Amino acid sequence: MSEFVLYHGWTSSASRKLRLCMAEKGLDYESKPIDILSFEHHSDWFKKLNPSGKVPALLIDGVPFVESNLINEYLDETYPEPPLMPKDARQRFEIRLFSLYIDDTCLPAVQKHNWMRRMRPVAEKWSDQELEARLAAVPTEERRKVWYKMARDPYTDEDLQSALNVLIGMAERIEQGAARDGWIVGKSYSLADIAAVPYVRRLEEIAPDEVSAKNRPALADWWARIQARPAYPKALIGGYDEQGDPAYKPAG
Ligand SMILES: N[C@@H](CCC(=O)N[C@@H](CS)C(=O)NCC(=O)O)C(=O)O
Repeated sequence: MSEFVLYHGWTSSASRKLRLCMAEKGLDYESKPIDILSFEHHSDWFKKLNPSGKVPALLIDGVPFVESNLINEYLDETYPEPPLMPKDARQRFEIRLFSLYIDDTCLPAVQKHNWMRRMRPVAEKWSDQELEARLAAVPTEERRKVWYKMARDPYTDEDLQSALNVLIGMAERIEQGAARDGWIVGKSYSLADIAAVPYVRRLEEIAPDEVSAKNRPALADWWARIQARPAYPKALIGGYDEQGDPAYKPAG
């Protein structure tokens, strides 16, 4: 068994997805929570682990791995039990496509809500000088723009509504997959379901009706089945306003 050190955010969707996959596989890790509001992820030591300055990053025997979708697939290949990717190539393609959609489309949408709640109250207080210093440490243009928005040009109600609409679209896709086959892709729990979990968890907080049994019965059943899995509580996916479990120590 390799040695794992996980740099992650308790409320980061990409980190939650990775913790859930590791819990399914029964992989213990040394937990290194990163406090995004202290900008640890923009420090030079962290950017050596992940040059994009984002969580999560997973050290496997001292080697840094980044990008949660790719890490989850790597873990599924190196720790095949229980399998989280089907044998069928077409279904594997569908899972990768869905995971890409989660990352490219749903992550920016959920971040609008999350960042207005947590980052905006901090960033709006920065002086111009502090803002300049903060932005200088952000390694990519795309993230610099978002941090600038949090400080000076926050998302509007319309922006938040259109981000919510994206998450509602995701819920509808899950509803259709779950109604058809029980899971998002095919008849087994897979990395596609894991990729969606943090977003459904967050949508449940932002707009509970959208995941209710009354409005989306197949999604609600899917969500209940996932939360009943032994791995789910081990992934420590708390409420967005909680700060996870700083006392967490891996069992092994
Ligand atoms: N595609 C990446 C996304 C990682 C990502 O965007 N992480 C967010 C938290 S969910 C982050 O570190 N944000 C901090 C920042 O942008 O400053 C992955 O799946 O690992």
